Amino acid sequence: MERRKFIKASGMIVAGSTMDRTMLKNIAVNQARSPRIISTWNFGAIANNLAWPMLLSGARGLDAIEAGARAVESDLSVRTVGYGAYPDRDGHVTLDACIMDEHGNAGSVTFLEGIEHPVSVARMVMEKTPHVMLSGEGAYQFARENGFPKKDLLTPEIKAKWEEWKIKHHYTSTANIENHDTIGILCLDENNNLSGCCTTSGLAYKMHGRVGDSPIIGAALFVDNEFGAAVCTGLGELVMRNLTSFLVVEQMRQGATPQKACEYAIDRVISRSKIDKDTQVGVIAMDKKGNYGAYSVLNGFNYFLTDWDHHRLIDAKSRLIVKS
Ligand code: SD4
Repeated sequence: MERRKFIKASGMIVAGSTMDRTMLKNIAVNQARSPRIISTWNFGAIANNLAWPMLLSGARGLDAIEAGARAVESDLSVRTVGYGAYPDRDGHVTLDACIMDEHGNAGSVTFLEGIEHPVSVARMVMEKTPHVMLSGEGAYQFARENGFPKKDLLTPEIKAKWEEWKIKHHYTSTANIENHDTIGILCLDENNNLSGCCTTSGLAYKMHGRVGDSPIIGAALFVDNEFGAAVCTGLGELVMRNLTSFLVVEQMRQGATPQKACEYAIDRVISRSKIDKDTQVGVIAMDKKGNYGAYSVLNGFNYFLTDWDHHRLIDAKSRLIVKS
């Protein structure tokens, strides 16, 4: 969307207000390219639509990305995140999420059931406990004690699909390119601080107890506010074995652009994995100046960019091309 129209559509033109000063300041420092937000997949639009007006009004990046992730967690059309997501092969919707702030703090939850907003529980783990990661029953208890309501996340529609799957697939878990997708969000806020988060139900019909890369700091998500941030999506087993987001950020630390850093890390995944038409991994990255990049093992990965000049879905380049 063209910039003027987008600002208008966001309802952010407020004559003579603080907003004008914010906008002017941003135009003046546009070289720093903040605020800017990138989110994985087309449903990144849901996150960015919510986070962008917050960023424009000077919100801390962490608040904006959490709000964006929560919107995706609640969206019934997204079947791989939060409420309405596919269950594991035993019919349990189990969720993984993590978050990192500009100070290098991190929080994460794994194998969490019955709570709609794992990203917010992860944030609370980061802010209210001496730990980084809580799992399963313990994470659930912590969430309930801190006021998160209990919710049945398996909708009747998805339950019916799971029952169909059980008959067709004889209870055999397989990863394929169509049954997973994580919302991963990175942002540079108005104060030029980087933060990031991701949240997912993992692979549809996975084995009960399976945890993916999404709650693992350094695998799916890493933020170093001095150099850059990266977040991954795709087949978590490949990401966990290669600590892909950490590798991307380390490449940026050594001077690589976000794009080159993503390519380096994806090439590492390819060189250390058995790759076929279902082994997708995608990564997006942003550096301290707001430069961004993305890359994937296979074609088909995309991400949503929102800043002063853009509000659009971008196809990532990939190392390999699978023809459909
Ligand atoms: C997982 N990485 O649990 C997640 C799923 C995902 O795109 O992102 N898919 O392995």
